[in-house]
Amino acid sequence: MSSSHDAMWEKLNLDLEAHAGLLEVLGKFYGDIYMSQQGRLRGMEYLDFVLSEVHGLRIQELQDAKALGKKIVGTFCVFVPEEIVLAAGGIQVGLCAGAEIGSAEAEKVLPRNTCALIKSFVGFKLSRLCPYIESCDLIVGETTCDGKKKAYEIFSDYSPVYVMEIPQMKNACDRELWKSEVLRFKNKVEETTGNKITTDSLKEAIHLLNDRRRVLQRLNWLRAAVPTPISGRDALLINQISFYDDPVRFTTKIGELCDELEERVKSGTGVAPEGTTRLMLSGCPMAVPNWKLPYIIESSGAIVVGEESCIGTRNTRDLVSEAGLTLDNMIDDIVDRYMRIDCACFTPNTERLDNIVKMAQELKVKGVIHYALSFCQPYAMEAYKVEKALTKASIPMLAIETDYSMEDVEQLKTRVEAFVEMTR
Ligand code: BJ8
Repeated sequence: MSSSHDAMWEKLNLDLEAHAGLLEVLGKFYGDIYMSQQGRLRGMEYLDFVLSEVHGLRIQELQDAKALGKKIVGTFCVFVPEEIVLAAGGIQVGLCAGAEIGSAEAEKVLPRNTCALIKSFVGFKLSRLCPYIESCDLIVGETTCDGKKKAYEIFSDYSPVYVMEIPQMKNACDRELWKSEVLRFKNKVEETTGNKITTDSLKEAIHLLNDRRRVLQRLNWLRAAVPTPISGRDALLINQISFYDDPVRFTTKIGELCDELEERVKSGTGVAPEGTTRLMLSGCPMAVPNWKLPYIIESSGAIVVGEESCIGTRNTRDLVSEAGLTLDNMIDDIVDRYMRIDCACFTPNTERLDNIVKMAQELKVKGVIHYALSFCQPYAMEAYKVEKALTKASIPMLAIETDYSMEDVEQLKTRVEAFVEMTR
């Protein structure tokens, strides 16, 4: 990313020096982890470009849209219904952060034993490092885990935050609560954008976002082939970029990449040597640039063929029904689709266990690596139940807890290598 964007970053009140440091680290990290791969798809050039301009051209696009009166809505969780934002003429961007830089600032206001994801987004704000956060007209939090919930109270001292209440169970009264929250959010978004959501605009938004999910489903279906035609790192990057990029352009580009994948599948061309161990990841989301674990796995004689995660299948598995004809019907369809999200914040959460086992079997994996960020109670605790369900299906699981630091890379590599060996 060139310094030609300096004026824009300065206008956004970024700490230019610290931000330049972040971009340098990001560029190096990306070079080591991504550009070193062999046999990548031609279509990945688009993703390389988007990532190289993630704080540049995409931010410029957002600024241009703002100049035309569009509003930017930032989110941290796949529970926030993007259909509502799009239907009101807004642009939604994911703000989850996957870098350690800024954590020291975050620890001035948060307990040290907070998960890395929360520390990262708070740290990005306090250190003035994220042009997405600074571009937002509204930041939407949600009452999922306790850490996020309380962090938003602090975050709201610095940014315009709106919080959606997410139920913790899935009974009829929980659906009612969720519906009232979706309607409350609709009002808030209409007030923020100054635009009323209509039957036509909501219908269009539902179709557009379903198309994005459909293309990611196609990607998942193609990468399930044996041998797999794309690395887990590249597939993760595609999922990560889906939260930032323009949805129409993204869907077109990933459709082209899938055409290329289809050719590979037809010719039986794999991205890794025959016999490479197929593994699946399950657990906490991996936000940009959190590529640590997939890199370790794929440097240990294995390949990741699926992510049961919010930056993965949890975000793409379910579509919103396209049958709704009235605004009310469509709101109900949105409510139902989002209620199917199987986040570990729910209790009980047996759907997730079933989904993990089904996915592992369909992907023909040799094992599952369960990934919980350190201090993430929902996912760390649920790992016990996940392992039990997988064991019943004769699928081995390795539970890993880690953060964004690089200190434990060698130790993790040893554990992953031993797991890969054991699954053979
Ligand atoms: S729907 S997974 S995006 S909440 S890792 S902050 S849970 S302590 S991210 Fe998530 Fe929505 Fe659920 Fe998905 Fe808390 Fe755990 Fe940290 Fe987490």
